[in-house]
Amino acid sequence: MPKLSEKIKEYALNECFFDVIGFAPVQPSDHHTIVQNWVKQGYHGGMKWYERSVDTRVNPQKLFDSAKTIITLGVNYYPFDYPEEVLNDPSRGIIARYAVYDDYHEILLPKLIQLKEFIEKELGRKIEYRAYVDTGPVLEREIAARAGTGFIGRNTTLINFEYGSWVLLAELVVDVELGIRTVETLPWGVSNDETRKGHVSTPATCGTCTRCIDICPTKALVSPYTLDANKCISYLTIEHRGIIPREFRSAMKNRIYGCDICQEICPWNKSRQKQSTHPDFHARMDLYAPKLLDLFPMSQSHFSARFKNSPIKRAKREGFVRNVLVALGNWADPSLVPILEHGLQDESPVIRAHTVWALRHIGTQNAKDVILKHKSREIHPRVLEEI
Ligand code: B12
Ligand code: SF4
Ligand code: SF4
Repeated sequence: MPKLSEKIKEYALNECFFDVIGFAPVQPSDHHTIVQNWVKQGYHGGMKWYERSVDTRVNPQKLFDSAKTIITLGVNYYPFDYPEEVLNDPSRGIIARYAVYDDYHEILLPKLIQLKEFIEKELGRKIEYRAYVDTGPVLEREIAARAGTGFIGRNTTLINFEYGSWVLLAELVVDVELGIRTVETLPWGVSNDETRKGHVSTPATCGTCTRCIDICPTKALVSPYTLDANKCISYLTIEHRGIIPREFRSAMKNRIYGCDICQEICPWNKSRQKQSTHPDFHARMDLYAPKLLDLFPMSQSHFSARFKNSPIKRAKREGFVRNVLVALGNWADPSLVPILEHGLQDESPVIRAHTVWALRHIGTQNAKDVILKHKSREIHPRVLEEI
């Protein structure tokens, strides 16, 4: 008779379409102090919700008393390669790969429930459980590493042995003992042999590589394994509300939603990335480096229709158009001036302020005239400050 963990593994991979699975015992984090310091330093930026969940994240037993095992799952989401000339084309916006699909939270959660029902059927009883995709109070990467599915790289991502870091993570926490031995310390390389699918016989690590740290355009990787979200383009374009600090705008170039730069450069990814085969992950080709001029100006109804079911709706129209304006400013083509004038009529002061910046970046006499004409009508202090 196969062990229950074996049956779960087979079902998760074949029937729920996960690509990666591992098992970790419920035990306190190895990085208690690191997580607490991350918050103490303010590296979580405006993500105030993170502060409230630190205690549970570092001690998953707090999820529920009878929690025994965390089943960690992953899906390869790599959609397509971007040739260098596309990535560097200033007239196009680059959207992070995870966001060119329908929202993965909504795709993966039902699969976790399906897996939970399978376990209940096998055991002949209801189980106590929690199902999480990203938003749960758990350290998803540490757990995935502890379960032996990969290691944490200097760019802070979980690098899976088969797919690189292009895996999205999810967990099913259950009250079932699955015979998983407790592992003391993991993330950097050593793994739980029982669940490891890879072919690596020596501990996997970054070695001497520091490419992600060197290439990060905003120097958000402040030291190996530590990311200051305040500086990260992913945070600035997805989570940050309001005006983007001026110091980061040029470095953002044409990344209009999320950022994959520290993953694109990673040698572990280069040799492992392969297109996702998940049946519910259909890459939207209209989000493959869209032309910036197709994204601006953009009304609320246009935004809602275009990004229905997309993770991009998280930024809201204001945040997304703001990001597009940063890219338009970085493109700085003088022919954009009449198009940008629309942004000065926008009801959102954030959009007006970013339009001013884009015009200033173009810097032609025409662009300056448009700003000056607008100045007499503008009342918002933040937009005036930008002028
Ligand atoms: C908050 C958050 C963000 C923030 C902060 C990111 C960060 N690095 O902390 C922002 C908005 C910037 C972000 C960006 C992205 N995110 Co995010 N994010 C999260 C979230 C919700 C929490 C992460 C967290 O707890 N951070 C706090 C730090 C302290 O924890 P940590 O990074 O996991 O670090 C651990 C170890 O590295 C270690 N450690 C940390 N520092 C140090 C230092 C030393 C010296 C040592 C030894 C160890 C060590 O301790 C920590 C705890 O174990 C998770 C989902 C989840 N619930 O876990 C998704 C998650 C990490 N994000 C994900 C993704 C896909 C992204 C982006 C790629 C999206 C994009 N393309 O724009 C980028 C990647 C940026 C990057 N290089 O990390 C995936 C990552 C998948 C993977 N394979 O790693 C996750 C797991 C979501 C998911 N369900 O798939 N994210
Ligand atoms: S996601 Fe982009 S900005 Fe953030 S750490 Fe990686 S390279 Fe830097
Ligand atoms: S780029 Fe190099 S240092 Fe960064 S995560 Fe990949 S292997 Fe590690």
